[in-house]
Amino acid sequence: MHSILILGGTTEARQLAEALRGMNRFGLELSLAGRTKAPVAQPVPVRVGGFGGAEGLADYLKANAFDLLIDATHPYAARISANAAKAAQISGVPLVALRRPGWERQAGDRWTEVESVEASVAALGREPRRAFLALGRQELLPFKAAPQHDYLVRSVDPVEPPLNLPNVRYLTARGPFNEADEQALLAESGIEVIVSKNSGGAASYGKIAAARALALQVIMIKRPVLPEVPSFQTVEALTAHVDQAFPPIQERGE
Ligand code: 3Y8
Ligand code: NAP
Repeated sequence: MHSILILGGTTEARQLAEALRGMNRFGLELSLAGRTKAPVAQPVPVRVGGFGGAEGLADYLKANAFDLLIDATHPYAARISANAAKAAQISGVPLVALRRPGWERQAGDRWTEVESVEASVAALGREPRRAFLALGRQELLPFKAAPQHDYLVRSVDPVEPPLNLPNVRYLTARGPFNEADEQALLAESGIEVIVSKNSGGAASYGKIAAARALALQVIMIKRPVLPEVPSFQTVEALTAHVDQAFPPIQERGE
């Protein structure tokens, strides 16, 4: 039986694990970093926590005799993706990535694209504004440089310690988020501008569509550059690739 390690933490990683499990011929394990207190259940066995860099991941791949490594992590999880490419090289285990396409600007979108979270703080401008930060918990410190704004911060787990900003409110929620609820949240909170990652996928697009409907500005942080590795854009395409690249092993005596 071929065995596959999936680096997960996204909707598509969970869907991919489900699709491969349904083929009934792979040993599967999904890996999470352990960033959230209570991650959603996965359809295959899960391991949680870092590997100890690319070398640690390479050792893990060899020690468990994986036949394939799949990087299905989030487009902004740049370090683990770089480690995956290096670990594949060190260990000789083949790597394939699921790279979901970014969102494209549509008519009516008021996007301001910036290079980094720091640049998004500057893009908010000097005049006080009501800003929705849909960035989670790890990227909030740069906003301490702009205390004049009124922030609404959404993350999966509470922001601890809270940011020492004069005007900030917190919302804990795990996607997926639909457009109608996002529009109600933005309208009720009097949001004027959203700061967002270009995550792609459907689960967090609701706020982008809602911003378009409300003609709100979106400060869109550009994606980090990820290593060039064999990749597919959809769960279906990647599943089909694995199916033909790893045909059933004829068990002895068959
Ligand atoms: C720990 C696993 C699933 C996966 C759901 C997807 C969709 C909802 C959208 C907003 C944007 C944000 C954030 C977000 C989304 C999905 C997907 C996605 C964005 C979980 C999860 C883990 C994480 C980590 C978490 C980060 C944070 C980012 C919140 C589980 C729910 C903002 C990214 O310390 C922290 O709080 C870290 C939080 C990394 C970004 C950040 O920098 O803070 N994701 N998110 C994974 C692990 O441990 O390996 O808890 O169940 C997964 C999901 N988050 O199975 O349905 O597929 O992208 N996650 C962004 O995209 O902007 C929320 O609020 O509008
Ligand atoms: P990152 O900055 O790319 O990675 C930092 C370190 O975290 C890695 O070097 C590795 O530690 C560990 N790590 C990350 N993902 C891991 C995984 N799936 N399994 C085991 N260890 C992992 O990662 P991140 O941006 O914090 O994202 C962490 C997790 O949250 C990922 O699973 C990602 O898919 C998910 N996620 C992230 C975002 C986001 O906006 N960044 C959004 C949604 C989901 P070692 O070096 O010790 O191995």
